[in-house]
Amino acid sequence: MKKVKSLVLAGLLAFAPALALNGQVLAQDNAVAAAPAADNAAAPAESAANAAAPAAEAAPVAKVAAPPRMKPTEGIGMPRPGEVTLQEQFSPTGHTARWLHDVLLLPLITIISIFVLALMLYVMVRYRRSANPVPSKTSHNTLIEVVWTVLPVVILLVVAVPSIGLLADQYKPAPKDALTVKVTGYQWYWGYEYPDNAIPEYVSNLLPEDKAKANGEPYLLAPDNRLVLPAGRPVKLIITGADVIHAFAVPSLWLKMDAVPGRLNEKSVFIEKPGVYYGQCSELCGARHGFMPIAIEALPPEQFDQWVLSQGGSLKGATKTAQAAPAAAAVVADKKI
Ligand SMILES: [Cu+2]
Repeated sequence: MKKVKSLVLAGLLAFAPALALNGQVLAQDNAVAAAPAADNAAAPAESAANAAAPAAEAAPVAKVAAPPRMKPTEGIGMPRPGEVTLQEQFSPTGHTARWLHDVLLLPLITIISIFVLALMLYVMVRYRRSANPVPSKTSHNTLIEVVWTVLPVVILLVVAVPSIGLLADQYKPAPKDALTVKVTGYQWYWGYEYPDNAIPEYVSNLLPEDKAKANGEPYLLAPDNRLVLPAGRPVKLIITGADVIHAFAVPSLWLKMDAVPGRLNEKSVFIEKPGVYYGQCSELCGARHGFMPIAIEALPPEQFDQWVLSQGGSLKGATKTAQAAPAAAAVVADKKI
């Protein structure tokens, strides 16, 4: 009887973690189900952020109409069907990176791979047992040894110089006059705030499939509210996470930075051309990780200013005002901690 009892107990213990886990999964599913409802509730307040409709009725200060929502260009700022290489680049660092990949690294690894393969095939055929019954007993060849030591060192040096340059470029701080935008990753959407322009945070959620199709935008890459930035002006992104680690990534701008809770990561961006550039959260962050897209709408500078005014923001922020200074100081202070 005792044995039966202990068997039952052992069985219960063995299955307990699984049962507990099931409960958790259910709880998470419920949370996911509840999330869209919460998002929808928040939507009306947020939808003014990037809508074509003027927000004038809601905010008496803003009498300027927002510029119309920019249409994306097929294949620009998004992957192309069948594409196997890097996306076309629209930032100076992107061009350097693309050059390093296309002109230096890819040809180099192709040549090395083909050379090694050819050498192996030649050795296998030329020195097979039937063709070479008495193998050579040579164990040293100074010339070959020098060549196969020096040549790889030279190749590594040739690769290292532009690589280190690119690395430094990627982490170069933004100039002092850059526009500061704060990006926050949430489970599972993004928040954008413009401390320089006194525009409070608005959120950006996945655009449902029917709406994305109706807009002519790529589903799963298109959000409802975009991150609006000026083209041709330096921008400083302050990137953080509110709950877990996310990553803010836009491949066509050579832009990727982790969004870590409790830390403010900085990334300098310069967008060369107006357009819509798509990206996604690139750090596995939970159940709806694949459903938190990013779209940067880069507007010509005058249109960007118009957008700022349409959101009730101020333009003075860009050239440091009394208003913007405390916000900027807070950011710097946070960073030091
Ligand atoms: Cu994420």
